[in-house]
Amino acid sequence: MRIDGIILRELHLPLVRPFETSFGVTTERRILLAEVRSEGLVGWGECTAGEHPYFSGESTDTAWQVILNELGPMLAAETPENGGQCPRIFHKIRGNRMAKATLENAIWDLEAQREGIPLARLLGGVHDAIPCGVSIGIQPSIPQLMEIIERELAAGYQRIKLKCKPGWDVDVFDAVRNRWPEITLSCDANSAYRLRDSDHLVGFDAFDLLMIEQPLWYDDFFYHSMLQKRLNTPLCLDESIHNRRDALAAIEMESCKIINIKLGRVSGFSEAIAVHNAAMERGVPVWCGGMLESGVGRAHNIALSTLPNFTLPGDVSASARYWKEDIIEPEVTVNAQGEIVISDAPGRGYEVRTDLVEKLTVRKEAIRAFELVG
Ligand code: OSB
Ligand code: MG
Repeated sequence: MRIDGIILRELHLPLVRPFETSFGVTTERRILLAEVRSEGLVGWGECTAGEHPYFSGESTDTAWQVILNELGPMLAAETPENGGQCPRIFHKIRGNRMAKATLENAIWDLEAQREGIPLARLLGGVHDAIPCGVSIGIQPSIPQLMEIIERELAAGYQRIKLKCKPGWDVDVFDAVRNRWPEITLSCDANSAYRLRDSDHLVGFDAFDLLMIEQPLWYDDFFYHSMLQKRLNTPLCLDESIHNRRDALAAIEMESCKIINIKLGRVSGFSEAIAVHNAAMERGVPVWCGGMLESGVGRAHNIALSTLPNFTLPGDVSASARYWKEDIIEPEVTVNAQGEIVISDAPGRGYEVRTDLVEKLTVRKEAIRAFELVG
């Protein structure tokens, strides 16, 4: 496909409620969208980097720079046949995976439109509906958390994930388990604990959690494997897994028994599929993580979640949990069974509301197609 132009935008979208993790609070997202134009079609990609380099070393600003000055020109100089060629095109650039995923995913999005098939099918998806969970941020108090859980369960969500950190963990799990002994419950520490907390973490076994996500260092395999030996509860790695090689190492070392796949963290659809396949071949279930995406990233997460080994509920939930108004049409909704039903329309299955995107844009740059910038 000929690349006629790439338009990079930054949008500001306030969250309907603040989201607190062990590394900080987010109240407004600064979202980068790439619009890749090719032969009359437009592919969209969303960058999942945070406003600060807290989750990973990337941020909205580093990704903007790398896409605009490095990856965008590299892509515009090529005529890729499909998204699967992007890892080769971007090979020279180290790291910057969320920046790479922004463009690679836009090419897959384009390819599905060109082929006239749903993106989910292009990726090798098999599920018609995907199970959904919610990730609930750290709250000011346990009663406030209980109220939120009650609402999310009533909406049908199949799994509740609680963000945790020292001081917001066992007492919280205890209160939640007392009220709801049967629900599927997990927790995510985003690397808030250290090895000296091992005895404390072993205490999490008492709460029948589906998994404990990334309790230790963000770049670790070894100490997670030591901790896993002491735990009955499966560990799940998020931050540590960047590619298929990492997944294989983690599985081999038994650093985790479950893998969270995020498109941005693994540099896009190609590597996400490779991680998925490696885990599937070894009997390790995966699920799709979230990064407070707007509709574009959300649509891509939904398509990815249709692959066969996505057997656990993902952090892929309804648009309305995040935004007053999402930038896609229709918005993402979750049915009473806690599922998102997959669209059989060609492409990503959700139209981008270009007028709204334009209205929310705070900066915009074009690569190659200068005449396209209004
Ligand atoms: O670790 O899964 C995480 C949000 C921002 C950064 C990291 C994480 C998260 C979430 C939110 O858990 C998931 C969502 O998009 O709802
Ligand atoms: Mg996580």
